[in-house]
Amino acid sequence: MNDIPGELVERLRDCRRLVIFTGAGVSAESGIPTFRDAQTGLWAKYSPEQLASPEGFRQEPQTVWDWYAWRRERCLAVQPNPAHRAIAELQRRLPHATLITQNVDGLHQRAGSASALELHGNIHRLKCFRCGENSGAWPDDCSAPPLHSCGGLLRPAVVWFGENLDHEVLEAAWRAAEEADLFFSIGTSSLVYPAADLPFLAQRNGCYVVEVNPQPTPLSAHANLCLNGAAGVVMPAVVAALG
Ligand code: BV8
Repeated sequence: MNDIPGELVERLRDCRRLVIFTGAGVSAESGIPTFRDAQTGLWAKYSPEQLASPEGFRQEPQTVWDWYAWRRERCLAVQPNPAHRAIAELQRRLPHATLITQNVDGLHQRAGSASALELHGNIHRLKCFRCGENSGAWPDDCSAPPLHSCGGLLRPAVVWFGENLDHEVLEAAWRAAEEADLFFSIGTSSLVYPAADLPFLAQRNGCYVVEVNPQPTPLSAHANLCLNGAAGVVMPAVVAALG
């Protein structure tokens, strides 16, 4: 997938407000399994929705903690891939480019993205399960959920299923989508709300929406353009086509 349509190149060159929206597929080529990938090994008997939920943490705090500790180690052990780097390059070269990510792995920032709206939080930070206070970075060699000063347990500072997203982050994402004239949805199954509504919100406001995904999703039939390929191939080709 290297032929980027000329119309898209023109739109990139003329765009005033670009939104780049990403999901787990952007990190797949770094070696981080997506949510759709089957859970393996220790986690095979759990679904992500079970583990990534307040109920899951309430019932089995140690199991949920171990799952996130294992995922965090994988995030730290891998490198950003060409998709992350191409997205950072687009942010540098195009005006008012807003990156909105569902990913919690921090790879966009490690690839050089100066800013990212992390809709679902970040696996490298902790917060209190009882009072919600942020508690800074995940300390190394922490084998069990630490206690917060209020007596609650600390948990990963990610948004779990059934939890509200941070309102300021979500408001900023809605505003960026409403004002965009070009919107890339990259590597997401477009299944999880309210994040999955963002490309539709953009399109309702007259925005041209491009999907980058090797597989079809519920967005595919509505997108103005579908680039059916891996983000690590397509996004560098987009940057190259820009010249
Ligand atoms: C909310 C952080 C209000 C944690 C995540 C019942 C009760 C409660 C809520 C609900 C309910 N029913 C529905 C809901 C709403 C629910 C929801 O949408 N559920 C879905 C499953 C239907 N949403 C919520 O709960 C949200 N909160 O609604 O609050 C509320 C409050 C109370 C009660 C009701 C409502 C919170 C959702 C956030 C959950 N947290 N992550 C963690 O990481 O552990 S979600 C998690 O899955 C990811 O962050 C991501 O956002 C999401 C989807 O994953 P994707 O990123 O899309 O990845 P996925 O694996 O799905 O797909 C990968 C894609 O990449 C595929 O399409 C694949 O083809 C493609 N791909 C693969 N390789 C490549 C590639 N693409 C490009 N290149 C490649 N190389």
